[in-house]
Amino acid sequence: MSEIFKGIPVIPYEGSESKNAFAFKYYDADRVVMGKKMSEHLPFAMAWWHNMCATGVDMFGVGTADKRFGAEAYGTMEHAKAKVDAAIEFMQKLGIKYYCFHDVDLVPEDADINVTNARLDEISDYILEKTAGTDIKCLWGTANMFGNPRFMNGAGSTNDVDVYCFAAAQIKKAIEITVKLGGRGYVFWGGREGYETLLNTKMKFEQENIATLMRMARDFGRSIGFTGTFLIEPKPKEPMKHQYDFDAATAIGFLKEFGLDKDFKMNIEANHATLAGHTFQHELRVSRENGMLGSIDANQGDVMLGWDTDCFPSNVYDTTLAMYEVLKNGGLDGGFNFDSKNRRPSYTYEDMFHAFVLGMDSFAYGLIKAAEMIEDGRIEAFIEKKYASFETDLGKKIRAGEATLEELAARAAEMKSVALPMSGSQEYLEGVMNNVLLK
Ligand code: XUL
Ligand code: CO
Repeated sequence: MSEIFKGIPVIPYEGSESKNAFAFKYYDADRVVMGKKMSEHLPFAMAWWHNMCATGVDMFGVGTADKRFGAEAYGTMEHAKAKVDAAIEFMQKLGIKYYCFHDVDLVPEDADINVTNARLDEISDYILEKTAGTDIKCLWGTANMFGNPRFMNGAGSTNDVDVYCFAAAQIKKAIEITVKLGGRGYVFWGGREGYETLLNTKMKFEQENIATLMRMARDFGRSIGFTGTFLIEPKPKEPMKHQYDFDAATAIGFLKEFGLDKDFKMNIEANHATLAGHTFQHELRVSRENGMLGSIDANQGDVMLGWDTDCFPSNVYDTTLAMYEVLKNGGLDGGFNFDSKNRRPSYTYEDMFHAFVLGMDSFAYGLIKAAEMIEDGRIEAFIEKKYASFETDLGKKIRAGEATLEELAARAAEMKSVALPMSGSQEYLEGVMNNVLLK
């Protein structure tokens, strides 16, 4: 196999003093943080769609990047295989072990689904052959049920039973391929599972159908030996005006309502969190506290723009808070998928590497600092103190659900008035965080 990313070496760790653009400054795979190697804390993954497929096309212009990787033309099986070769070389040069894919990222889609499925069989054989003897594996797979015009009214939420069958068929095949490639997860991102207007929409009906599709997917996956996690990736809008998996709390409520919460967890994407009006940390906290933090789509939005920009993560304040949640979660069953793309003017192979060095270093730095925050203890100690009144006999009784409203009202009447609770001390805590971050 001839080298595709010529002149770009295997990326070494050189430390924060290094000025080498092709070296990690913070990501040191073997460094042990809180008893585990960085590479184990941070199972990084490459998103096939952004990295191997996207050329920078936007609503205003054609692509700028050449992603043929030596193939004659786009949209052929020769090109599909060139992408596999490029992906493996790219991952090996960065020391990344995982990739994520949609069915149609791997092969060109044909008008006949049987042809597409045969191509998926062929490409997955090719991936297995080329990754044999490496430690490269699938993190998660998914079916693209938003690109093809048949899904214009949704996939699980479609009004058309024949389209629903195509959604089922794509999911079935994508689960098979995910299992074949050793995937740890299977993702549902409901890009078209929502509505443009309630004037033409049966909301409950659509949500029930989505749940039925997920239930069938779960049963099929388990029947062919998939032991990994099914994941919902919440996003409030874009492409639809309203999407049913609005945010983690909504998606978790949906899973509980339909009895899917034992098999499904959340795949939290930073930019989707901000689109929902939440911080990334909020979505991770909601998922974690419900025992449903499964995986992360690592990216960030642009504060000046109101859409899903999928920027590579650079904000170490946010990655630190994210890693704080991940450490508190005891890690992830999934990993950190860079659902991130180079900016349109960053069109070279070198830019692809710079982007991953940035993202991996941002999360490595976040991991180091989150561990320091926990070890520092000031924030934890403050939280303990803030809720200490619930450690009293009365507090414990309330927490155990054994107190009555009458009893508590009687106590209030006896006290007559109450002092303010202790200060929230936000500025002190932000100062502690800065102190740790800037050390
Ligand atoms: C879209 C998005 C998807 C999912 C997989 O915003 O994040 O790429 O990650 O379908
Ligand atoms: Co995503």
